[in-house]
Amino acid sequence: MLLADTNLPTEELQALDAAHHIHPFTDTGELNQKGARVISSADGIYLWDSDGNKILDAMAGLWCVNVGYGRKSIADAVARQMERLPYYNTFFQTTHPPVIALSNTVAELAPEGMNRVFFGVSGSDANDTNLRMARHYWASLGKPEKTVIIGRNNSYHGSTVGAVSLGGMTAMRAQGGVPVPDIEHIDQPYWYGEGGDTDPNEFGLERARQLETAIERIGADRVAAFIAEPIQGAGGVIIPPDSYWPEIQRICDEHDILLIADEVICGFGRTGEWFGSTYYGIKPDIMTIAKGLSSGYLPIGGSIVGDRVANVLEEKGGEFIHGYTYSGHPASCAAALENLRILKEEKIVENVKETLAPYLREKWLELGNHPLVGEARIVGMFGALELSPEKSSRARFKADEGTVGYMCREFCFANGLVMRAVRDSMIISPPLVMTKAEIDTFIGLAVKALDLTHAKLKVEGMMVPA
Ligand code: PXG
Repeated sequence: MLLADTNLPTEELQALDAAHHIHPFTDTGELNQKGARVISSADGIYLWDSDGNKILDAMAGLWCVNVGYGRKSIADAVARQMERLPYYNTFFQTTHPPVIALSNTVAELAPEGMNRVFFGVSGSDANDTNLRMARHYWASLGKPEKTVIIGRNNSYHGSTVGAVSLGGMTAMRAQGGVPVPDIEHIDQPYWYGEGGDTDPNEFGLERARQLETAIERIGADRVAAFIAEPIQGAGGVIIPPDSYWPEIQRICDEHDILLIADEVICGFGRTGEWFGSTYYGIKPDIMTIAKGLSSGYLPIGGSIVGDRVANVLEEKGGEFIHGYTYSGHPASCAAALENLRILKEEKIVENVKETLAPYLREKWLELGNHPLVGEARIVGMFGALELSPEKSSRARFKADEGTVGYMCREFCFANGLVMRAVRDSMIISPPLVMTKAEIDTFIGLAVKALDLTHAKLKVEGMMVPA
């Protein structure tokens, strides 16, 4: 048996990985031809691979390591908890100190009127919880026909059957026999890609009003909830026009529809506020949380439930017949508690808002002048660069969608940087603890990758609009 800290040569690790490990979101045949990149250790904002290369992680893992890598106090808190009580469940009228402490701490941080938390282990299972909870809420109020949940095209809510059904990723929805019934989708507020000549705020209103049109078509007496990410992450860091969220809030209020904000990426400081909902001034009934809740140190997710829903469930809901073995896992709660202590005591969220995000914004928006960049956009520590062969028209490339993004991503990796490609855009979601000098280093690496991509596209005659 191999040990977790095995130190075999990279090629041997890759061969063993190919033989026994199935990767998520991966074409196994393709990966196993070339071998997976092996990440061996990390500290701060940097990763090291098994060949000793140092890589700046501008994605914070998978949008989650908000406090950065190498936080010994989280490891210590988890070790202490593992020794005292490694596991106990929260079913059958039982609780334990770590889950009590964490639900209290999360309720303190959450917007006003959101005071209770249902825990799971990921964003996906939390959204499955939300799906069932929203329907159970209306059934408890004697309206069992209010079952329809409206989501958005190109949104990401996770990979479980419920979460894929809520999400709007076309390719995902084509695999595995989804969706579950009574889920509908409206279009996304993606001005760069879909707004054409419309003024962005006008476009934001149009896209928001699709919700109203859908509710009127389906009937408000049939619609349970609307679910959306305050800013779409996996869809390509899609920042809605300012007009969008206030109009969505108005529509949910007027038609008596629950608003579920999927805060899995936006939550815990990414926007410079504790939650994306706070950033946009919206008042959700339920918020999905995961990722930054523990900065990814251990798996944990859940739903922050507003008083409106929680009180009905308490008074009229009876047993909510739903839960996970690891709901409120003690070690994960200990990791999350220490992570939240760090975020609060080091004033990381305030520092993002006041210092880091303005600095990063200035540098990031300058990348908008690069000849390969059609648009640079950013909120907090959460940004995208749309690559384009022709800035003025926001044109797409003639090459298959994603070809140029992939090329740029490979140049990033080859030069010690992780940026993620979504279609032909490059996106970032770095740890919230960068220094200004690290931001400068990061921007330098990003420019290098853009320059290399641009040069290759020119040589290969690919700077051509579709
Ligand atoms: N909601 C949102 C908004 C997310 O971004 C989930 C739910 C699901 O969370 P879990 O913990 O079940 O993964 C996510 C996750 C990508 C990528 O490639 C993004 C996510 C997950 C995997 C890949 O951008 N986001």
